[in-house]
Amino acid sequence: MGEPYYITTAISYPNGKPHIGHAYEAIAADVIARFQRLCGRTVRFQTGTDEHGLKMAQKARDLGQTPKQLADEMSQHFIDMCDVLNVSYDVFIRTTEARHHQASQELWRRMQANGDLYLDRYEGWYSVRDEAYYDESELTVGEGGQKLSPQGTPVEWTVEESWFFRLSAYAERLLGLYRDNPGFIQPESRRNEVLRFVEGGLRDLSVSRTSFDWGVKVPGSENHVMYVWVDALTNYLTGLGFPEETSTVETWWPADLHLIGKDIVRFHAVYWPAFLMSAGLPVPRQVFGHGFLLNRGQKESKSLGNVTDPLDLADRFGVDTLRYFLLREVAFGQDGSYSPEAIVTRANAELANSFGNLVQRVCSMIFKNMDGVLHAFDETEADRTLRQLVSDACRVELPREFAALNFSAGIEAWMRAVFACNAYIDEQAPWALKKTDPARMEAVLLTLFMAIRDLTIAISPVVPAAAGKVLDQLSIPASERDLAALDDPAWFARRVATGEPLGQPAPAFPRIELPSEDA
Ligand code: ME8
Repeated sequence: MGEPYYITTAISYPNGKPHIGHAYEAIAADVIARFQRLCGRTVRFQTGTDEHGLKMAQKARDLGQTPKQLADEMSQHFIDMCDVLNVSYDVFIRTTEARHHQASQELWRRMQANGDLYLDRYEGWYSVRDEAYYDESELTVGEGGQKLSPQGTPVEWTVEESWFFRLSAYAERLLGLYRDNPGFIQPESRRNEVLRFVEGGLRDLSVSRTSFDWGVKVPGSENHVMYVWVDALTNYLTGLGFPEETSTVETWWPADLHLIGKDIVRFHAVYWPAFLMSAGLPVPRQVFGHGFLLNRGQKESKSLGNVTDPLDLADRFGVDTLRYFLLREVAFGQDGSYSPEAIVTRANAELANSFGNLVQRVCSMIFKNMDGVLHAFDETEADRTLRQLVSDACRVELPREFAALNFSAGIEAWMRAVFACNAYIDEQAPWALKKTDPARMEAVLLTLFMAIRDLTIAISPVVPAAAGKVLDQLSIPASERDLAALDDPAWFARRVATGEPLGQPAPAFPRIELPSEDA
């Protein structure tokens, strides 16, 4: 078994159907999970839904449903979204599951045993939408004098009895954590925000509510439910079978990466490690706050009427196209924008015209002129140069960038290698060699065959279905579709010895048209 790698997404609020931001996060996490598998790691990938809290309770009431009914119906849409988008999660957690209540209560008991929980009265500016209290100094004033949170949501003065977590006692330890592990919060901009926040001093955190009961009950204090973020963050442990399944927890915890959006970095990089320290558990290795996805530069909202169903995008443009676009177009960690034109332009230029066309041309020529059968050949300097360039892109550059979560830079390196293959095929003109020097034509095609195999394996985490189709067509065995296979110089000779021909060529990256409603 390869070294374990545990990655999680945020768990989404199922108070509506998934939006493009949910799809973006799930896809990015899936690319990371698939990339780590490609590197030989044994991956555990967890996602799910965050079903408690006031926001869920209120939405259900508006719809005349119970919160559980709403959660049951909506969480299924999140499961379906993952399935449609080819998101290879291992565990889908729902926070209404009994095992999650048990895990959250155990974490609570451990924090309590450590002396970090006490009962007091809470008063403050509370945003129902953010499920968070804010300092007076953080507020702005909106229309009609309405006070607003930094996220622009309305806040109200609220008073209740509450359990408190002694967050103030953890400021120094947290600063030590950030100092000793500069990679703990990424990207850098998010890390700086958190540093400034914690350096400003931490107040104790209200961690229970008595005003409603849709949540996990506080052990020994049955009229309190846990603040939804305490239970939500615990999901990362629940999925491992915490607290009973100690060997599973030991194998996978601490998580290698919590992938989340930029708006919830504070919860993951301040509260969560403090809870874990209090409970005597190791903290995650990294929290990465990705940017927000905007629709033509604008936030999607019902009032603007620009809300996009991610499954509709996948249906119109193709799952792999959407995945490729999102990872290629957006510098990971920054906000990004999408539009149907941008998706079509990018996919056609890079996937269809540059890579898809190369694969199609080379496979058809090998199929037509060589009956799809491979053989040993003499390499020229030009062949070696191309193979070296492709190999560097696929074995070194793309993996280096992907490991650092710089997807667009990794794909760019890959694309440069695709361009080099296209320049090579134009220069060598195998179609012209057919009559003049058939042996040389075959060498050119076989060089390209080798390059395409490397390029397809390297890009497979981004476009898994299309890559699988190409690798099937090239008759590359399933056991040789990882980065280790790219390091094995004997593979081609072994393949030749099998006599296995190429499969029937079929386009894996078709050109797409802009649907008429978007033109
Ligand atoms: O925050 N672009 O749930 P959520 C990119 N339940 N990402 C976006 C986005 C956008 N436009 N909008 C939201 C919650 N996200 C909590 C998490 S974790 C213990 C609890 C991201 O459904 C957002 O940043 O509001 C978050 O990472 C994820 O989608 C779920 O958001």
